Amino acid sequence: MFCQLTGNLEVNSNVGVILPTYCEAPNIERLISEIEELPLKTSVLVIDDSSPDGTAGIVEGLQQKYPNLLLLVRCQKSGLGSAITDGFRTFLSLPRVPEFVVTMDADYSHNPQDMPRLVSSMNSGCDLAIGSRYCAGGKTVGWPLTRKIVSRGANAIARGVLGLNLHDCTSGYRCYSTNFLRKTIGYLHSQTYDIQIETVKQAHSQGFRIHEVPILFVNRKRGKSKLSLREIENYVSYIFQNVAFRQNR
Ligand SMILES: Nc1nc2c(ncn2[C@@H]2O[C@H](COP(=O)(O)OP(=O)(O)OP(=O)(O)O)[C@@H](O)[C@H]2O)c(=O)[nH]1
Ligand SMILES: [Mg+2]
Repeated sequence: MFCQLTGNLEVNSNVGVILPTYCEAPNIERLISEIEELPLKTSVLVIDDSSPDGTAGIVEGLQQKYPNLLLLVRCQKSGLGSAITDGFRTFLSLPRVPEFVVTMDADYSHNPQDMPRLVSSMNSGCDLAIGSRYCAGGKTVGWPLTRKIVSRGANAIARGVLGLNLHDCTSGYRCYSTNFLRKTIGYLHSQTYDIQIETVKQAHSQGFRIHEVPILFVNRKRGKSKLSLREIENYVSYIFQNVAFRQNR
C-alpha cells in the first residue's frame, strides 16, 4: 500500500498522539490546536486515508504552524485498526521514540483535556490506560439508544467470551507505554475496530497492567460515523475466533 509520511521526523516528544482520520475536515483543526495547548510535550500524528473532504490538506497547512505535527497519508480507506497499528509503527521507528503513545478519535468524542489525566495515570506503573466510559465516574452523552446497545453489547461480549475483567474494553481513548508497544506490535493484525480488543488481549496475555480512567464520551457533533454493520460483524467474528485465548489462559 502506498503511504506518504511528512513532517519533522526528528521530533522530540514525551507523548505521541495518534489521530486516525477519515473525513474529519470539520473537526481536525480545532482538535490539533487544543492538543498543542495541553501542558504535555506532545507530537501529533494524523493518519488519513485520503479523505475526499480534504482532511489531509488541512493538516498539511497546519504543519507550517506546528513543527511537531506529522501526517501519514494512505492511499485508500483501510480501516481504523490498520491506521492505529501504522501509527504505532511510525512512532516506534522515529529516532527519538516517545515514552507514551495516546490514541483518540478525531471527531471530538474524546476530550483532549482528559489527556493529561490519562498520561499521568501511567505513573502508577501500568502499561495501558483506558479512557473508560463505563467505570465509576465515566459517562456517554448524546448517543441514541441503538448506539448505546451496540457499545454495551460489544463490551459484554468481550468480557463474557474472552474473560476480560474491564468495564470498557472497546474505548479508543488510550495511553500505551512504548515498552508495551515494542513487545506487541508484531502480534497486531486487526484491520478495523477489533484493534481495541486485540491490544487488551495482548496486554493480558503478556502480563502488562491495565488501568481504567473515567472519561466523558460525547457523541460527535460534526461529520459522520464510520462504524458500519460490516465492522460490527467483523468485531463479533473476531471475538468468537479468539475464544481459544480464554481457554488457553
Ligand atoms: N484513517 C482512518 N481513520 C478511520 C477509519 N475509520 C474510522 N476512522 C477514524 O477513527 C475515529 C473513530 O471513528 P468514528 O466514525 O467516530 O467511529 P466511532 O467513534 O466508533 O463511531 P461513532 O460513535 O458513531 O462516532 C475517527 O477519528 C474516524 O475518522 C479508517 O478506515 N481509516
Ligand atoms: Mg466517533
